[in-house]
Amino acid sequence: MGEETSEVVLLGNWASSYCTKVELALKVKGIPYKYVDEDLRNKSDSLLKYNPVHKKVPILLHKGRSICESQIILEYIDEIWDHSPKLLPEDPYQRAKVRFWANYFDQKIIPSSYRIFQSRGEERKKAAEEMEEILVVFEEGVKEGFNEKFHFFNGETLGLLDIVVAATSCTYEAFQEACEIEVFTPEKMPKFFIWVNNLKEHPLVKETLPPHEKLVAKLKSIIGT
Ligand SMILES: N[C@@H](CCC(=O)N[C@@H](CS)C(=O)NCC(=O)O)C(=O)O
Repeated sequence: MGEETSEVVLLGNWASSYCTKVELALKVKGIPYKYVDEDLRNKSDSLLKYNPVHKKVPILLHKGRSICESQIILEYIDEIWDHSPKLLPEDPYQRAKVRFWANYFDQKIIPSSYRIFQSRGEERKKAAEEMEEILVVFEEGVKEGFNEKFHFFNGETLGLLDIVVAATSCTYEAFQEACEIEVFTPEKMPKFFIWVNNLKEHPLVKETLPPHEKLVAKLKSIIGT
């Protein structure tokens, strides 16, 4: 990437849910941006320059300055472009709860999916049961936040937790197909299941999620099946 003239640039990777989160936040806020897809096996000079600490995407460049770590980027977007729709609730207690459950995704849910990737046979079944328990705890924890009409956590527009869930969970069919395992079902977590499937129909989510077949192939190549 040469000298960057766009005000907002996202360095991302198409298969990364962390990057999908940032793209969704920019779209919900209506912020024009330039997207640069990174090859993570051959990281660009820009990636290494703008995230020298973790050397990971997403990286948001705003007026030439970099912001790293998806959760931090989401909050930055909400603060800099502080017009409606707000990604975080106004009420500090609700805001703390949204942050808590968004963090639960990074700390518990995503690592539990990696354990499924890394295991086989009986071990994978056990990892799937563990993930199921972790997802049920999430559903239990957020259920009072569901909006009965839209089943979006924040109401009619996508809020921060909707964005986290959309980016990471709406691709569950690709994940399950690649791992040949069923974790996410309406029987086990009915409200969470409806929420995710409603999010899948949202126009911004539809246009931003990676194509199913391409993602299945990518996940299979990572798992080595
Ligand atoms: N905690 C980071 C995680 C980002 C992350 O893991 N990015 C992956 C892509 S999904 C990456 O850039 N990996 C490159 C590497 O590990 O070398 C965030 O929330 O932004």
